[in-house]
Amino acid sequence: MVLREKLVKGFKEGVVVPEGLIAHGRGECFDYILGEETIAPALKAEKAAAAALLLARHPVISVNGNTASLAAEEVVKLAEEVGAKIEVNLFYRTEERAAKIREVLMRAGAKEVLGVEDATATIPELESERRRVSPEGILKADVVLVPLEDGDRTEALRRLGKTVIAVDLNPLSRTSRAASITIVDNVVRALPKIRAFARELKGYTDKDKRKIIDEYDNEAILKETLRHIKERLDSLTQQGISLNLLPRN
Ligand code: PTJ
Repeated sequence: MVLREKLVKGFKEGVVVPEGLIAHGRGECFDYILGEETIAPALKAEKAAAAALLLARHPVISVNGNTASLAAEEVVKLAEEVGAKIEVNLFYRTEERAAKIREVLMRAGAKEVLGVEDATATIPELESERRRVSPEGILKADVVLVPLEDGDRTEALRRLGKTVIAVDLNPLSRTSRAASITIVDNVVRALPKIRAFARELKGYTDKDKRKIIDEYDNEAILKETLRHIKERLDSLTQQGISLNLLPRN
């Protein structure tokens, strides 16, 4: 309910688009199925994401309307922890909304937000407004964190040789299947967890961080996620799910 209210507020302020409310509903549905908690495969992906962000030369966190409304402060804190740039990138882009999202991020403590007036470069082979990026941000990035993304841009960024870290509650979306590291978790839980791992991994050598990434297998993580969902539904089917709260006459 709290998240829903944040999004409705964001919608009324012109930060979130109507399609963002629909996307949130889809996300809520998957979150119920996951049990509204961070599951084991998501934790593994969050650790790998932290290692990738720390090892990156030019890490960037891409922010859209939903992410700004739900987790602006967490975006800023994570960016500080891993030394990443923050860039506004919108599927339903208008210059006015991009500026509003920058404002939300600045109020949350960001010192610099790319992707507004400086979104002068384009990602090749991408039709949507998401192709507009900053030459100092996503264009140059080697690792990009993309919460609530669309599949087309994930694929386009991969084709450019970038490591793409997706946060998406739907393990079957094209984004989830195309990303280098897929975190099937709610963005509001995922960002603080990546930050906690980043803090821990700062004590590791680069070689040890590299080992975490080399041993990470996204296909295996997606399969583990689907198995988790299947086993949870199987166990609920066996236990029964009725709340039995109402007395029967
Ligand atoms: O702000 P804009 O213009 O960039 O538009 C943002 C939306 C989200 C409307 C746009 O990127 C879009 O249409 O995205 P999709 O294709 O609907 O994908 C959003 C994905 O995020 C879906 O797979 C949802 O299940 C998932 N999702 C929704 N809420 C959350 C989420 N994943 C993680 N955390 C959430 N809170």
